[in-house]
Amino acid sequence: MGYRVAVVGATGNVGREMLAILAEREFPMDEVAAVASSRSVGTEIEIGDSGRMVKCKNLEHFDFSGWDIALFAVGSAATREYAPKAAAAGCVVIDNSSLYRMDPDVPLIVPEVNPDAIDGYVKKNIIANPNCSTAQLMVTLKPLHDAATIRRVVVSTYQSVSGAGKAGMDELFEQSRAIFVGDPVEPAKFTKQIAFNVIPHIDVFMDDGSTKEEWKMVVETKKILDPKVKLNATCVRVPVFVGHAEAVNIEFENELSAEDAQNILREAPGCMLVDKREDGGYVTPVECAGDSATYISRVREDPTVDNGLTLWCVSDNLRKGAALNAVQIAELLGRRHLKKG
Ligand code: 11C
Repeated sequence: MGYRVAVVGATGNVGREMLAILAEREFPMDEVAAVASSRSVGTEIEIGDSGRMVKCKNLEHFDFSGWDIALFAVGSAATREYAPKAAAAGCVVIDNSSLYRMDPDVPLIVPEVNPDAIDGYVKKNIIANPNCSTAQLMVTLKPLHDAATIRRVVVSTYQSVSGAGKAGMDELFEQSRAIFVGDPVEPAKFTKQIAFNVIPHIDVFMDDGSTKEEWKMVVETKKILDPKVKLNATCVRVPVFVGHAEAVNIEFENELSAEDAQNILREAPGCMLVDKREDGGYVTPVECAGDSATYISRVREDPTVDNGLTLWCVSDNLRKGAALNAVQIAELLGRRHLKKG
């Protein structure tokens, strides 16, 4: 006996990936529903590469009673309207938007990092999925924090346009084409030209001059990993279709050599160490796209601070940064709370 699972926002980048990963990981499902806005009703979506098609149902009229789990991949406005309805109908919501992440009654989960926090889902029947740039960082930092206690992190991100949805991907493609053929470049989704450029601005500006994407990395790290960890982020959009990269500088309480950190990361859940200290001996975003792991390279000591390390990590933002993490949460929920059979 399996679960009845609804994927809400099934036509988007993340929703499609959720369906694909449910199939790929053979999540035990008796039934799966693809749910989307009224304009997608009737659209047929393939579940990954399975050849199995599902027709989109209308979110406005979807009855969540009798469904075990809903994976939400819609914006905060639609989540605000429909997630409480699903939760009240007895369906556990795993939400990819930022709406509930900092709600004290909603667990924010990276299964490799803070699985025990999931027990708190009963308060609202909702579990939050972190921001993509936070998820890969948590997988990387957790084993190092356990080994030497992180005091402070300074991270610069290099975030792909798929983090801004299909419109972001279309804009990079269209601007690249326009530049090659001499057409005018017209920014729409992004504030400046993204093709052959980088933009130090993701999400809205906060009063202190940081952006909301940077703020999310700070507060989500505290909630998932440790409230004592201090973090400073600069989040940058780069002209890459899929895969976020991060340059990370870490200060620890205790000494941790680069070699010991490499050995720890080699064994850590969700991590893949590729660190050959030679030409090409590191991983870039195009190589991680379509994979589940967070790849870690360029681990080295930082002699400018006590107990400092610097490293590079990359991961597929649509997978570990969104859909895969959500499906892993569903697996954890099934193992711990919604047992079947
Ligand atoms: C980006 N990280 O790359 C964002 C996308 O809070 O879930 C995900 C935003 C979020 O633009």
